[in-house]
Amino acid sequence: ARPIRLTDYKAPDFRVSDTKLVFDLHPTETKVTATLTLERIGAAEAPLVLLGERLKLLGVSLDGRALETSDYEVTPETLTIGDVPDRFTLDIAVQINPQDNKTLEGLYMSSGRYCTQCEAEGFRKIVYFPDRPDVLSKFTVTVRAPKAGFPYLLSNGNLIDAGEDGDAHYAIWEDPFFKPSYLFALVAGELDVLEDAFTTASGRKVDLKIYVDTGMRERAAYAMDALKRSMRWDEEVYGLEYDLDLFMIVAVRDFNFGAMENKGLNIFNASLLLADPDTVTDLDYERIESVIAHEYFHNWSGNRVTCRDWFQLCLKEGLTVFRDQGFSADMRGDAVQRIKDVKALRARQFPEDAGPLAHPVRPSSYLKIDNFYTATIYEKGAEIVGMLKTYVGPEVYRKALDHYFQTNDGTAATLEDFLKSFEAVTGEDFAPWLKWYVQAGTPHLSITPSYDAETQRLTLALAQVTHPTPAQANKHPVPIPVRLGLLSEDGAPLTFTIDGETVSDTLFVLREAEAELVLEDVAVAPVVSALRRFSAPVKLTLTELDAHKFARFRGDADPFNRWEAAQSLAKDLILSATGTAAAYAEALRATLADDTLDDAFKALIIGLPTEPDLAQILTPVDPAYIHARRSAFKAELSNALFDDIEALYERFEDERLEAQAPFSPDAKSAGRRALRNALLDLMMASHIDADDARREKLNWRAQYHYQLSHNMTDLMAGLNAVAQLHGEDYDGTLEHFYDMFKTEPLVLDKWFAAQAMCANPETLNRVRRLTQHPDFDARVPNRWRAVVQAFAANNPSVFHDVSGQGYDFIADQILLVDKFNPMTAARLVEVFGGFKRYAEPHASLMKAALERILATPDLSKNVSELAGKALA
Ligand code: BAL
Ligand code: ZN
Repeated sequence: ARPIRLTDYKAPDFRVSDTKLVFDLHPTETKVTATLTLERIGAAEAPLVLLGERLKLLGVSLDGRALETSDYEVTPETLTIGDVPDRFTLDIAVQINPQDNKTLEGLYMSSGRYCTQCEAEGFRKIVYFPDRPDVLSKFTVTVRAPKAGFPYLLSNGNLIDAGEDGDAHYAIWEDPFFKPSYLFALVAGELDVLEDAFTTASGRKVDLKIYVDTGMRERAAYAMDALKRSMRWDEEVYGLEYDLDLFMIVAVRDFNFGAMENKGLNIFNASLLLADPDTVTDLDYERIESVIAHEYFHNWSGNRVTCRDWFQLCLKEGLTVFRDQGFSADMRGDAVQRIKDVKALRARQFPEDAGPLAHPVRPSSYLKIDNFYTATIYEKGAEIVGMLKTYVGPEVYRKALDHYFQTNDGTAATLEDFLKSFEAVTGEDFAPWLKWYVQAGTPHLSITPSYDAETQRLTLALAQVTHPTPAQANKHPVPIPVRLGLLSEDGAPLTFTIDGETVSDTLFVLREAEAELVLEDVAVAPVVSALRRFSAPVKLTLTELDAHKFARFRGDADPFNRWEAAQSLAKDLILSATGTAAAYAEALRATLADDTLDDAFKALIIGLPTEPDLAQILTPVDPAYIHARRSAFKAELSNALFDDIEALYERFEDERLEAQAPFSPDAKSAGRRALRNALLDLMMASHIDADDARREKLNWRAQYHYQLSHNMTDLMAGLNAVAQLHGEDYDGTLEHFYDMFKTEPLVLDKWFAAQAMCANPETLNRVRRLTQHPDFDARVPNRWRAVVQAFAANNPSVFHDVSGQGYDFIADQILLVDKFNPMTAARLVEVFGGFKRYAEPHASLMKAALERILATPDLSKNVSELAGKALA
């Protein structure tokens, strides 16, 4: 297949000012008719080329005249009409089979309902159309279906008419805003609805409706609350109001994405919408809040201003992730949110950027754009917006964004348009920042301080380098905003003078490969706290003493760097075969006793770097060594602090039992649960080499925690504790959990995932058995990911078993799912991505798995693109 290249971009030859769609819904023979009003805007001779896949063409008419088959050409991907006037109306009728559509793109059925997913290129599976984001059209949609079984008929915009027609009924929806086809949506079926309303800042009433499975209405209440908070926040923080009179969300079980921002009709994976204390955890509440916000925020960053082409995907995704991160930080606390966002960035984006699948935030070519819904485009894209904000400051950032939305409203824009808005409000050239978008790879930043006590001068030598990535050998310096401050060795903030001002914190932008920064009036030899709040997505090497890291662990005024110092020390200690946990345990003890810190922060700082975190810094990667060293360090830490953490845990336990307060998902309550559960987890780590008494105590604690849980957060923590011990109780506890929740698919997903992530060698067989379980269905992405992805991505020591059986299992699963859902199958290929960094026999075995995948006949474009790149 030929790649699509950014340099080949050509503006569309035809505008489609108006699109009228009529759907006669039928499970296997849905008829779709489209009436398009077209106008030539390109070359005079250009034919009309419409895109369409898996469509049965029933007929085409041009200005009312039925065309002969000789008037047009149909290929598996296009419908071309050679001779067309400059302005005309085209009627197209096609037949499609939603029930058979297991790709979950286009129109398909989920739990007896019709629903759609059109981003990025799903609309072409519904009807022939110029299915590209720079063709914006006004849509009017008629949905017709039997009354029985399909009481709700939904599409984008406002309902303008509805009626009955014998056993059938219909609804007509009109969306007054121009939109590209990827934002089209349709849902029809039996649903429950939770209704509410929101009054915008300018006083307009918006009806809010969240549609869910029958009987699940109460579980939509939290999403509704998050939606209203998101709407208010976007008005207050970005000055952006909602624009239709109706905003709808539908939750479905079968969905490739987490959620989708279709205009006025968001569609959500039910796992990111339904919530109550008994079935979801605090992390789920947090995710739901942020995804509701994310999809809602797209109404401006994505829908009102969309992307000219899919290379600009990060224009809407990076910006919208940055916006949802800002919302979450305001809801839950900036420091904790920042740490979580950086953890996620490092867990997924850094390895991607360091391996064969590295690509720029704005890629230059692709085979399947579905493969580019990546951590790089989303998370690194968000980091770039964050750096721009750090650089210009919050007020100027807001002005630039106002300018961006005002000048690009109703258009399909580019990254250059985005940066132009920063130029417009500052008068500065932002071209250097474009390098962040077009250059792949994580920059390495080194900072070497030298202090002269006599002159009280601190000189910092800064240097950056970005290593070559596939197809990009030569790298250029990028602007790196480095926020930094100083502290004394006892942890107190230290002032210094820069540009004639005395400050305790400054922002320096490293623009070249190297630079020197001089800070004056530094009274004592300082501890340098650099890259505060993670001011740039880089890998930092700061030349410093361990004592300085401990000083920052104990008291950096920047909470992010306090956590970062702890992580950095833990990484060093775990990976050095001789590292002991004693000093680390003391610093952690002091942190846990510090009443000025909130619980959520303490819970995060208890968490040691993960095995994948450690794999990023050890070459070659030896998964068994990492697992053994991390487990041993954690056990040592647990033993050193056991009495403290047990006492603290018990205090919280007593408090919980006494309080009898109803569950609240708010940040403070969630933080307390997170801390208590982190203490439990750390206690469990001492089971390694434990004597019988300790073992018995841990078993009892884990069971007690599990059985006395009153919410899913605590129940899962209990189940994970039992899994960590992997003792006699494990199977019984799993059975108990299953019996309680066997009718709750979303909870069963957790049950499957907990087993798949259990770091016990026995898990490999268990996971194989789970794929034979009556409740397992590889066609349901949530269930498949709960077993297969959870295992491959979150159980490194077992996935990387030296036998290679973990690799074989995952390769088989990719090939199985590729037959019907290539988009979902392809996402899993990345677990083999970094194979060259692994020690033998892993590298060869992972490579063999990739080769086997690539040699399989009839592989999808999605999987073959990623497997091919991974092997290159
Ligand atoms: N646009 C696809 C799903 C999302 O990022 O919101
Ligand atoms: Zn998005």
